[in-house]
Amino acid sequence: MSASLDLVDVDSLLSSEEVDVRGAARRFADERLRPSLPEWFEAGAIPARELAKELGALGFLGMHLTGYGCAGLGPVAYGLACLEIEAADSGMRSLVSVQGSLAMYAIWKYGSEEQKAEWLPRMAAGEAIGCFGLTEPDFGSNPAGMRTNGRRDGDGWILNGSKMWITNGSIADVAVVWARTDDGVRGFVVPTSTPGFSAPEIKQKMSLRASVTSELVLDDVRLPASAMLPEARGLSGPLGCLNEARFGIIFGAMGAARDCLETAIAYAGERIVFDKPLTAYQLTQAKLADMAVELNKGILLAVHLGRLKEKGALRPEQVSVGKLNNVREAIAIARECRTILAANGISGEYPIMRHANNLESVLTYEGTSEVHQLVIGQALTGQSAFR
Ligand code: TGC
Ligand code: FAD
Repeated sequence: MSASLDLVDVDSLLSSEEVDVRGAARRFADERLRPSLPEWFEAGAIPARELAKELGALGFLGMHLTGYGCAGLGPVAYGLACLEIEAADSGMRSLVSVQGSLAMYAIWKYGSEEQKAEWLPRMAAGEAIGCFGLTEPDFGSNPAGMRTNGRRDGDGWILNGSKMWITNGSIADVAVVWARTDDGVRGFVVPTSTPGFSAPEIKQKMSLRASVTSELVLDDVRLPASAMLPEARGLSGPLGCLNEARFGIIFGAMGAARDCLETAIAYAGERIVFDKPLTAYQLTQAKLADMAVELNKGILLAVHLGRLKEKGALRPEQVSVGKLNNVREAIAIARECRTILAANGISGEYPIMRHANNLESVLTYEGTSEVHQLVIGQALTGQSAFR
């Protein structure tokens, strides 16, 4: 963030390594991503394979994991990379989140040595792309109801069912698929070349257009026994992965918000209305001040939660506090910035409407804001109000 936006000196809380990682991510976002995003967003298509390899070469894929070619950096460094990448576009951060925090994390945390050795080094390098299939057409917020099932076939398994809204689905080399079995919910590592697996892309999205989103269809997909993730049993397996990706979003959403605010401040300084720059009006300054306060609070919250995570002390309801607050505030900032640019605010020549549209997806995926309110409500009252 520009020095003047860092009102409370968040930078003083960062190590030199964290500042370096942030700088590398910002350079990549500014030089490689930002110039092409309006075109990718409009076309609804991204050069995902090239980008994955470039992100891999910079160490951004699975960067908070250790071994198997992963960078082994701390959570705050990872979060700051998400923030800078999402300042370019939420879809780019999704590519990084799903690869590192969902697909790779599931294999890293719950996989066999054979699964880790086969997939993690290639995924860290961006040579293999992963996706994570939990949501189904009829079960999004309530994955416990999933219908996708795995039944035994001799020593192996046969998977049937479908998953919906799966980031990276059509471009993935490997899918981590969660399915109901006679032993409860289990995870499977599915090479996408397996007969019976297909992943049609979902079109006509008005949000997250610079990201591939797909359905996964599993039609008698036969897998060996070794495809099951041995260490994940029950819903705590996939939900454990969600904590990781949600953590990245807590930082990431603030990147989108910062980009909107920086754009609005620059625009307002140049735009003359009633013979003066828009920045000279008290109403504009009130908007800018309120947004900068929320941005600084959100980044402080993210760094604080990152420090808890470093100590292994971050609880799921604390992740919910961060995801709920920072995505909600990021959307509010994007919409307020749009008003400052007025008609230009809806143009693709500026990034604000693209961020605002993207943030609608971010508000929904990785647990809707209502789900996070209910997680926090349960922590406050001891009562579950999900059912
Ligand atoms: P519940 O009975 O509470 O729990 C079942 C088991 O899971 C454990 N658990 C957790 N474990 C780790 N982390 C968490 N956050 C956990 N929350 C619960 C729990 O202890 C229990 O364990 P055990 O051992 O006793 O069995 O489960 P529930 O069915 O009541 O559901 C709770 C609820 C609603 C919070 C959960 O289902 C939920 O989070 N729903 C939202 C689903 C969601 O977020 N889906 C996201 C899909 S992935 C995605 O969106 C990727 S987009 C990425 C991108 O493009 O960037
Ligand atoms: P629903 O669960 O049908 O919810 C509808 C509404 O009901 C929401 O407002 C919700 O908050 C509310 N609601 C639900 N339960 C309650 C309750 N108990 N009390 C009160 N209100 C409630 N999923 C994956 O598995 N992998 C991915 O890679 C992935 N990528 C995605 C990418 C994009 C662009 C999008 C948009 C989604 C992605 N998702 C992915 C799916 C995402 O996680 C789900 O959309 C999300 O969990 C919500 O599920 P749903 O859309 O079925 O909404």
